[in-house]
Amino acid sequence: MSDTIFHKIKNREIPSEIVFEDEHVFAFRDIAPQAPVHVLFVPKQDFATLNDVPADSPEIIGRLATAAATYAKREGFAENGYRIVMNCNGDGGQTVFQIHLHLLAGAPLGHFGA
Ligand code: DGP
Repeated sequence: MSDTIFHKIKNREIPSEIVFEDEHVFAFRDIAPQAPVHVLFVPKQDFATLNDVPADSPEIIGRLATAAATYAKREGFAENGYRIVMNCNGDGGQTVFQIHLHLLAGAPLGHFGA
């Protein structure tokens, strides 16, 4: 799975604005935003779905969440709030099979499922 659209973004093979990057994570704006701020955080280590992350490697997911919080603080909307979501497989609505965390912000998002 080294040829997903997100690999091409990471390798700058297709244009996208990388808004956050560190040793383990990169992040860019979603092409079809569902909120005023919609950024995808992707680990540099490859996993197709959350099911593929080894149970003894929780840091992979933790880094995505802390990267999202770091970005929210840096951009000034952490105090207003935001939502993070990870979709898994068909019923979860996953369409790109390289794990990623959605960060949604910039407006009141309402209760999940409301
Ligand atoms: P998911 O459904 O959780 O697999 O979310 C995949 C997201 O990826 C979806 O919200 C749209 C976004 N996406 C798909 N292709 C591209 C692309 O080429 N560029 C960017 N920036 N986002 C993309």
